[in-house]
Amino acid sequence: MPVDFSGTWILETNNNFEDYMKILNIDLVTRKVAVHLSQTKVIIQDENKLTIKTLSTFRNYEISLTIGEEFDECTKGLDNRKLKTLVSWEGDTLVCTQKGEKANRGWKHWLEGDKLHMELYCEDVVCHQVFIRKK
Ligand code: ECB
Repeated sequence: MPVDFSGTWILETNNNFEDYMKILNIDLVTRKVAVHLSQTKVIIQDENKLTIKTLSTFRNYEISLTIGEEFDECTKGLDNRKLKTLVSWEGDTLVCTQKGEKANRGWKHWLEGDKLHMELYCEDVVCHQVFIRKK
């Protein structure tokens, strides 16, 4: 049985998000707004199907995918790039690779105690987010 990430999660810490946005060429004005946003993750995990909604007062972003199957992702409302994306398990960690214009791009999700962790990486930049479960 894999780990179940399902639930609603509230962003608690967002380390290095500014540099992550910079490496994705997000403009200054957008970065100034986005860096202070409270982000909420709504994750629905059902066997090998996954829906992840990232919600904020500024923009929302949603993907639905099958674990282990590559799909076309367009990061609409974020950096608006087209990616070939694959999410798979590495032990109890969900690992995503996003092939496209930017090298070494992807993210990971894992649980530590009652917290949801996420690493967002691109080129040599790593952003580390920690979420707490919504009560
Ligand atoms: C959607 C809430 C954040 C809105 C920020 C708006 C503008 C910034 C533009 C680009 C920054 C790049 C990414 C934003 C960070 C988080 C959004 C989702 C990141 C992601 O790929 O999450 C995965 C794994 O949880 C599911 O899509």
